[in-house]
Amino acid sequence: MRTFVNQKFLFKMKPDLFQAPDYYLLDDLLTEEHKLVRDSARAWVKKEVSPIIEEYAQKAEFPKQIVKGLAEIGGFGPYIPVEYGGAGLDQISYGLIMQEIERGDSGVRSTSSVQSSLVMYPIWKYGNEEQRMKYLPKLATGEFIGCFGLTEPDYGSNPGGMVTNFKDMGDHYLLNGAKMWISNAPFADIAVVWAKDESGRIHGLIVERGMEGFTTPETHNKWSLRASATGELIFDNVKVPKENLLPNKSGLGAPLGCLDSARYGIAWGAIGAAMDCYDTALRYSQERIQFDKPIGATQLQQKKLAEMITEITKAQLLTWRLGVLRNEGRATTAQISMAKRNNVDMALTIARDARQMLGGMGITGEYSIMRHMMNLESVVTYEGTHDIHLLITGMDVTGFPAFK
Ligand code: TGC
Ligand code: FAD
Repeated sequence: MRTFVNQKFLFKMKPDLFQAPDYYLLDDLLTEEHKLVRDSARAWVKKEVSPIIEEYAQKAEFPKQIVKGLAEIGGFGPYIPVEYGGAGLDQISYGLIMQEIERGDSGVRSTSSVQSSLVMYPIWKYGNEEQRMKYLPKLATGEFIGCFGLTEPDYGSNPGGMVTNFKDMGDHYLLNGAKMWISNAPFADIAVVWAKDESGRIHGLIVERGMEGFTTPETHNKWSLRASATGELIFDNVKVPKENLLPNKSGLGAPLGCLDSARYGIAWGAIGAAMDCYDTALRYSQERIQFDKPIGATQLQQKKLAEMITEITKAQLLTWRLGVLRNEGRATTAQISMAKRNNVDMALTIARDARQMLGGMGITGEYSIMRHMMNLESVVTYEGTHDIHLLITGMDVTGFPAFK
């Protein structure tokens, strides 16, 4: 057991005894490479994340010292080709890395998701060769940290209404507006920002820290994702060089295409958080004695555990199949929505039940469950809320969009 002492807190964290549940022997569906990638991410999380994450969540601070290790396990651009510094892995390896990182903490997975799918992906897919070579290798090693600015104060679920805009000034673009709720914003070196041109068409621009008129105030007092930094992006007559516009895709479909990749990673990540809560609650139920027997020997607690492992197993199968479809280029936006919505809801339900199983101990930082539970309240909201994903499925099966 490790004790952390700082000015405000004195608390003890249990050692990380995590054992991954695999009730349907799903490891048989993985290749040797998948298992190798997964196991090295798992070992890294045990060694570098678990011992420190509670302290950083309590302090509401992102642990910057883990950036190098995140890059080394393939956490930045797992599927980006190696010629741009990425790991060149397939979609299942990408998912397994997200699962293992979120098993440690959703906020750490956020940093990895944003860097990989919301910053590297658009530069790779919508950028030119010069932009790829300039930014991707540095993002892959963590030398640069990026953020993604889509959401605005008045346009969250409906990003198509955004008011952030840029004007063509001849030798540069002039960018004005504001983005809100942006992961990594307070310390990001670059931001991929979505803004409308004078005709109202949406484009992606790479904005660099240090450009005059660009500020990134931090959002404080979060009860969720406390180990991830969140902030605003404010553009006050920012002169953006013309070569920073992503030339190869425009329109709302450009940012939404990045979301497909990030939402897929979150579907895997949520399984990691759920597995950690289940594993903790199972162990606790075998050790905690009340009325002269382990609480795990009571029917009520067995019902919770049996339902948890059933839901985790269903989510594992759904998500593995989605990974196969993505590897084949056949996964649809609506299929990804279904997995993101199902898995995050599953993880949140498991976190709430697992917390109850630990009684009073469940509310302390000695165990990871309450931190997962609070983190998942953000995960169920960002990258499309639970309700928006239901509407995407509804539209897909009926043909009627019910958003407007
Ligand atoms: P709609 O008319 O349906 O679509 C507009 C255009 O986009 C195309 N499209 C897509 N293209 C590629 N990939 C997708 N997933 C796409 N979805 C739609 C569509 O075909 C159309 O193209 P075109 O050529 O016809 O113009 O758009 P809408 O305005 O009705 O909105 C639909 C809706 C509500 C589903 C969409 O706006 C939405 O998904 N809203 C949720 C917003 C959201 O998820 N925001 C996330 C912000 S980033 C974030 O949260 C990061 S958290 C990171 C972390 O810390 O991990
Ligand atoms: P709203 O859109 O105002 O929704 C409020 C409620 O209304 C929700 O329950 C929603 O489901 C419901 N609702 C909305 N429209 C409908 C409808 N048509 N029918 C029925 N119900 C509806 N954004 C970024 O761009 N980049 C980031 O890096 C990023 N990181 C984030 C980090 C955190 C910690 C959080 C909390 C958010 C982050 N976001 C980021 C923003 C996130 O994507 C938005 O919060 C999310 O899309 C929802 O937008 P909103 O908060 O404005 O809620």
